Amino acid sequence: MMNRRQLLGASAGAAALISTKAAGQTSNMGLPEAAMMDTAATQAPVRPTTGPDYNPVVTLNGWTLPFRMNNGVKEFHLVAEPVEREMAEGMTAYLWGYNGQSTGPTIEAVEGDRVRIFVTNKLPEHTSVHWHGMILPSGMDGVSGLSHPGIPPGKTYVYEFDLIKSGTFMYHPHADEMVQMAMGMMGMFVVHPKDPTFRPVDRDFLIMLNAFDIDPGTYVPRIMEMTDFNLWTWNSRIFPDIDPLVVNQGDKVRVRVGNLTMTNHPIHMHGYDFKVSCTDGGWVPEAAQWPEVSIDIPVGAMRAYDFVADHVGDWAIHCHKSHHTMNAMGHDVPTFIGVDKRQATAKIRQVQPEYMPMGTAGMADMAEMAMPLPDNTIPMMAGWGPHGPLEMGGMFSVVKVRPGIAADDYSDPGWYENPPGTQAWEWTGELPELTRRDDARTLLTDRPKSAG
Ligand SMILES: [Cu+2]
Repeated sequence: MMNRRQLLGASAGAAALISTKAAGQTSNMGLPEAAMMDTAATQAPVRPTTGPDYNPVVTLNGWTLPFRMNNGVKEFHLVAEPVEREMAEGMTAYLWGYNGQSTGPTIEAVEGDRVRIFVTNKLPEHTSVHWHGMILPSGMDGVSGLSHPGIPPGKTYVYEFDLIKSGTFMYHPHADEMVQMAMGMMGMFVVHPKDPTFRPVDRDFLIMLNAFDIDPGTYVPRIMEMTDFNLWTWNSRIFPDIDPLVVNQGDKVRVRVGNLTMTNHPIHMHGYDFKVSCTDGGWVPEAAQWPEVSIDIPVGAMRAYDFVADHVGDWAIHCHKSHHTMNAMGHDVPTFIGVDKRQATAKIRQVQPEYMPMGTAGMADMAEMAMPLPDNTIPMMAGWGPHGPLEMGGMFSVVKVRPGIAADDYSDPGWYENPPGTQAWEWTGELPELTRRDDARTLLTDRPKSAG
């Protein structure tokens, strides 16, 4: 979990980086410095220092790539390279990514900007970068062999184009694509509207859905996997170590979700209804926005949804495919519900005295027991809340809505304490005083005036 100290450290690091670049500026600038990130902690949003104002995005367990201005052009430097990504405390994967991490850093710019993106290839094979959803010249589209030759190992290519529309986009290789995406090469590209009054929000979160097949006890994804992935990740991170979405009560909030896995993911958020405001095709007109509580993110697509954070609490947000809120497991484990294992248990204990039969009453016992696991492996069901084990993994996090959270403060406020009379209780024969009253009513804050 990110804490205040890490956030402060992150801001200081970004400031140091920008100052070295300012000192190095000349009229004939070389390659922009390639910023690197060595931690999976969520980094503070980067406020604009030039051009139109915008509210910067926050990439969960990720960061935003710094840029420099060069004669009115925003210059970025991506480095495609092997990385070590901490997917959760105690589990690191050997992936391919950008600038030290998978997923790659978020690129953030403004409609009307001209961007120049230097891509250096430090992989053992050629690569390219496709700018998913963007309207740009054909030769900048990043399809290796079609738009331009693949970028050979050791070389740097330049992509340069105008950002003619705002919205939510992605980037990923279009070269040996199955391998390079299975290894974790992908990132987000957000273009803010030129008009700062166009649908502004106070908090703007980014989640890239990705998936890996990494055998327990190993480090490198099986790149030939087509459907049976065992790690369902957000920004190459798994629960219980995906950071919470920390929100101040009353904030307008946007969550932008992209999907570069091989299957669709119905993302479900508790406690709210919301409206789909943007896709990778553009902004959805207000009159066409549907109310939802789950939104299916198709393969190769992005969806952004907006809501007003009126309801305080700890609200689950997760993929609704229940196998996607589990960590590495064998999908071929037999079902033991209702099976009488007593005879087998007695026999197994003759050779393995600590043997515990599991799964005969469901699998929740998996979450409570400290099972011996191979190195570099996270339990299938994990995470502890204020009231016990959460029995979750993979694509799961918590939206934490509280009053009095300062702008740009994304540090974990801890668990929500339910006010008296608002938490499910064990019935012992009569109703407690609070709910017996004539004026008892649900303690909900005001409904949003209009989420659109
Ligand atoms: Cu899913």
